[in-house]
Amino acid sequence: MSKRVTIDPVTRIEGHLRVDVEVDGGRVKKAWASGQMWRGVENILIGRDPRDAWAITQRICGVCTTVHAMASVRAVENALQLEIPVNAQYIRNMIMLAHAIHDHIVHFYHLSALDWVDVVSALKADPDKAAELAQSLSNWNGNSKAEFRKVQEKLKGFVGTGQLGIFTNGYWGHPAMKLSPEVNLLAVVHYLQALEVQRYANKIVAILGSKSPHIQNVAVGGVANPLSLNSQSVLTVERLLAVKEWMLKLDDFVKNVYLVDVAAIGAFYADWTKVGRGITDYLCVPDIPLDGKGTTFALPGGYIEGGKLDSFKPIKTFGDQYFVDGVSEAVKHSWYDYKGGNNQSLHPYKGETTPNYTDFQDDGKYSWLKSPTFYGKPMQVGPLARVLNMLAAGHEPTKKYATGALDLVSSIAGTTVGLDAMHSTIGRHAARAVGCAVQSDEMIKQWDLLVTNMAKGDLTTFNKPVFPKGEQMGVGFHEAPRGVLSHWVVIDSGKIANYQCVVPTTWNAAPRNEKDVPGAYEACLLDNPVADPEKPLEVLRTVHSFDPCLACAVHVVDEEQRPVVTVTAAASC
Ligand code: NFE
Ligand code: MG
Repeated sequence: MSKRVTIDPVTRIEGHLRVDVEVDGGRVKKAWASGQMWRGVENILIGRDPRDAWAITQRICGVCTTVHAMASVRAVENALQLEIPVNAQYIRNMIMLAHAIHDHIVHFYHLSALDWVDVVSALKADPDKAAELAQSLSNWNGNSKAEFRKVQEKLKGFVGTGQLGIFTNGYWGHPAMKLSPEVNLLAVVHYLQALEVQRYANKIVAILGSKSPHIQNVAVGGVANPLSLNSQSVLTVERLLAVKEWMLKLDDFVKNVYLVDVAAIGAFYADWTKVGRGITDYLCVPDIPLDGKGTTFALPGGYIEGGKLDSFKPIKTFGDQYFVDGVSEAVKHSWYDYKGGNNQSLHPYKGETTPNYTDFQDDGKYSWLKSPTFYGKPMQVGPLARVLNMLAAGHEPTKKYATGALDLVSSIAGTTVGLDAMHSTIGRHAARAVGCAVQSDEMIKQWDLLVTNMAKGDLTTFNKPVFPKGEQMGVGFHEAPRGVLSHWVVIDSGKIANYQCVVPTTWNAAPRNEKDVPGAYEACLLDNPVADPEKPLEVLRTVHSFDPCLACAVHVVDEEQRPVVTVTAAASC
């Protein structure tokens, strides 16, 4: 007999996500992903000055704080066909990359590792053996025996008081937890070190962006950072040297800890390469523009159909027509109505945001998320889509880190693990780490490009926008940490006439579309194992592998309906 499990809210994410699954014979047979909040930011923008949109849309989310600012200014610049100074691109690029690296480190260690790592088991570890294991994998200077003993003592302190502190309410001792006590301790040591290291990324964002979270330095036309080679009151070489030092510290952690841990933990959970495949149509946009117009990019983007790299179709420039023509959103299963009827899918320039809340209807409306499609098909977006597209585009750094990670996984697992293993729950973590190493290299390159250009005497950071009479339309896209983000603006004589955000988590956590085809979470959950419906850890593993952000996706909270089992899936935050 099938059993309905409702996880509401899913925790260790941003925003309010409800996931329902029907479990039969220990496997998921049907799944629903539901966004449980709505704020209507798109409607708030109507009638406003397009130069203010970035500051407002950035408040969509407290996690991916920079990304909406960037997508927004890009949308308005695209509408005006406004070129920006190359220094502004470099500064924006460094902010986006530092933010992405922060996001990935925090996602792996603090938001999802505890689905795989049993903190309580780490108490039983031999700390010296655990440190030796860590040293055999990497020469990171935080892998000493003294450090491992210290962390284990600290853990014992928590447990000795009968309280697990930040580790309360995890599924400790769950049968799906497979790591040895030593590997568990290794992961806990790095969990705590990651809390320290992530600050460097935020410092970079704060210095270049004037504030974090929610940067203050962007403007339609460039950035508001005055550059100088000698003044102390602006972004000077001294500050930039401090930024470079933090970049190198992050780089050390990403390459020698994060990438290694993901490969090691992935190897121990090799059976999870067969879970969570779901949608294998992958979309990603190019990013890290190298010129003022956005015609050349450091990181390529495109579309891959059915997981086949040779089907790759590139997305080449800002405003790329192939991308622009492909995107639309449906509301048949979402709590909105379209004037022309709910069986259609609307292009974002014609998008409508008219709420119509019902209750949670399994076969009707059940989410505040719309259902985006690319040429009529739901997509998977995010780190896996990014890495596969970059591989398909022949991006050498991606090839280097992906090959290195798969070789390490293969040597620890004692069997050859190939690229096909990436289409999975654990593969999404591996792809995130591989992409993060690529981003770290690129961030340092962007620093060099800025400093070299400043040395040539070019200190320009802003081109003033001019708003003509009449209507202009523009799209701004950005490859945000969770995937393809696009903002679509219609401007009428200097005022916003329509504004739509089509966001990474909207792509991935979408409800069924106008043709009743499930979104990526729903598809990837099918056939997931569930050993104990009262503790659906395995469902969380797959959902967390996407790093949900519902605040972004729906830009009101309702009570859950008719659950057989309701589980508050906790641990940490
Ligand atoms: Ni709020 Fe976000 C990212 C955006 S949503 S975290 O990355 O845009 O998926
Ligand atoms: Mg939207």
